[in-house]
This record gives sequence, C-alpha cells and structure tokens, in this order.
Amino acid sequence: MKYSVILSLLLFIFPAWFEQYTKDKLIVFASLSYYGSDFDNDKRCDFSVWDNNTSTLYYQLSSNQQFYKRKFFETRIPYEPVFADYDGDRKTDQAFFHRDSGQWIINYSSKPDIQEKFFLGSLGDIPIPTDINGRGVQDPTIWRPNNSTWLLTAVEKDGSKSKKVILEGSYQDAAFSADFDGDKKSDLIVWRPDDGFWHIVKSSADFDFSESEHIKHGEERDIIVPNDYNNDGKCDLVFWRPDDQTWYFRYTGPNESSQIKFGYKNDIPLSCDVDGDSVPELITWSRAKRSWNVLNFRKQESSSYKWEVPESSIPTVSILQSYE
Ligand SMILES: [Ca+2]
Ligand SMILES: [Ca+2]
Ligand SMILES: [Ca+2]
Ligand SMILES: [Ca+2]
Repeated sequence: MKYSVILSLLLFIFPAWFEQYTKDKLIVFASLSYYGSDFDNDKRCDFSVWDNNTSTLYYQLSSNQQFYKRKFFETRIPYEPVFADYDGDRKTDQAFFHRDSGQWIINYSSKPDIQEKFFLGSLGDIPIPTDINGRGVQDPTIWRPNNSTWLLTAVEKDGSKSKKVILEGSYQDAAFSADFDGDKKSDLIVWRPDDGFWHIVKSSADFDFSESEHIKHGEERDIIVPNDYNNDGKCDLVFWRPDDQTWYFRYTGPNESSQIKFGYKNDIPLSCDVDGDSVPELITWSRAKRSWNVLNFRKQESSSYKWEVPESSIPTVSILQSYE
C-alpha cells in the first residue's frame, strides 16, 4: 500500500493543498460487514451508523422500524465498533475496541446490565471476531500487523479456554475472518492492496500456512466487501471499485465471477441481508447525503433511505479499515 508514502510526500511538497484535499477525506480499503448486524434476531439487517465525534450509535430495528440513539462513552476517546455475536444468542452485540490501549468493551445482548471490559491487544493491533471451532459464537481475536501474527482466543466445546498464535499477513493488509472452506469454522484471511492477493489460512487445513490459498482479485484503491453472496456457506471474495462504482464478485464454490454496477463515487460499501432470505444485499452509505442505498440483486430492486444523523457518522461495519 503506497497511500501513506504518496500522501506524506505530497504533504511535504504541497502542505496547503494537502490540507484541503484531506479535509473530510476518508479512504476506506476494507469494509468487513461479514459479521452481520442483527440486534433483534429476526434474521434481517438492522441499519446502524456510528458517530465517533460523540460516541453515539444510531440504529433502526428491522422488527419494529423504530429508531434508537445510544451514547456509549462520555469521553472523546476514539472507540471503534467490533460488532458481532459474542454470546451466541444470535443477536449482534455492541462491542468496542480502544486502539491505543487494546481494551475491549462488550455489551452482551443476553446480559443488558453487564458490560464486560478486558484487554487483548495493544497499539496498532486490529480487533477481529473469530469462530475457529465452529460453535456459532464469535471470540475476540486480534491481528497484529507489526509482526504478522494472529492472537486467537477460543472457548472450546467443553467450556475450556484456549489460545492460538498463527503467523500470517504483512503490514497494511486488510485482515478478517470468515468461513471460506465451508466447515462453519472461521478461516483467517488477509487481502493485500499492493498486489490484490487474498491469502487464506484454512481451518480445514488446521491453520497450516503452507496449505493456504492465494487468490488474486482486486487492486490498490479497491474496497473489499467479502460476504457469502450466494448463501452456499462459503464466503465470496468481493470488492467494490470506487472509480467505476462496480462490485466485482468471485464466488468461492463454483469459482465464478460477475460484476454489478451500484453505488456512487465516495460512498462506503457494505453488505447485509435486509429481506431475510439469507442473501446479503449490496449497500452503500453516502456521507454527503447521509443516505443508504440498497440493491437486492436477486429481485433487481433498489431503494434509498435518508437518515437525520450527524455528518460525521459512518456505517457501523464490524471492521472498517480506513485512512482519514
Ligand atoms: Ca434485525
Ligand atoms: Ca449476542
Ligand atoms: Ca458463497
Ligand atoms: Ca437478502
């Protein structure tokens, strides 16, 4: 990834221009909405945005169409959402990670009065939910770019806790976990913007790096939006290209490719199942208009919703890797 090098060079040459260029300029390169966003467990997506300036979550439940606003932190310390189901009740838990200290704060949906706080990771680490033993429950994990390491925690079926260290990835990769091989256990995946390669360390190969898959799909400045878009239980490698507003699909099982043009320049792409048929819809969020754009590509139907939220709000994607 050469953004930082180019940008710092430009900063050196054109400081005034750079300031103008970067004002409100958010460059997203990974939008990892694979973990879902279903707070009420009706199998349909609950839309939500996070305003980092006020530590406030705005969301709408699909079951009653009501809007909710919840302020989580009084300080302006930047916490980032790592939403997933950590207690296994199929409701997405509103969890946060503090990047400077490695603190996790999990609000379990099954225990509304309890907020669990613990430390896992430190400065520079990326928080990632994983389910490496296929229990249907996500466990907190971190990926450490500085030494290319996953630090996995897992609760085994007998209730005992285990830890695992796996080597994978390099600095400025986008890392996430998803079931790629279809055994219901998370595989550990990184996407390298420099060359567009996805590197997949598979649970079915007991996380043996020498048996990992390497697939080229995408290039620098694309935004990865992986999910299981044909509902065959295998995560598909998908990216959205801001330059042509096109989604590029590579379906894992049948190994087929397709493309769909949807969205507007400068949107943030994500995916989530809105109608409950287990196939995620293509979604983009427009920061300028503060609107959701949704495409159900099976039914060929699109819709748009405007929300009254602060301009600094962005979609509450479980892991949004970006440069500001
Ligand atoms: Ca829902
Ligand atoms: Ca839950
Ligand atoms: Ca699939
Ligand atoms: Ca759907």
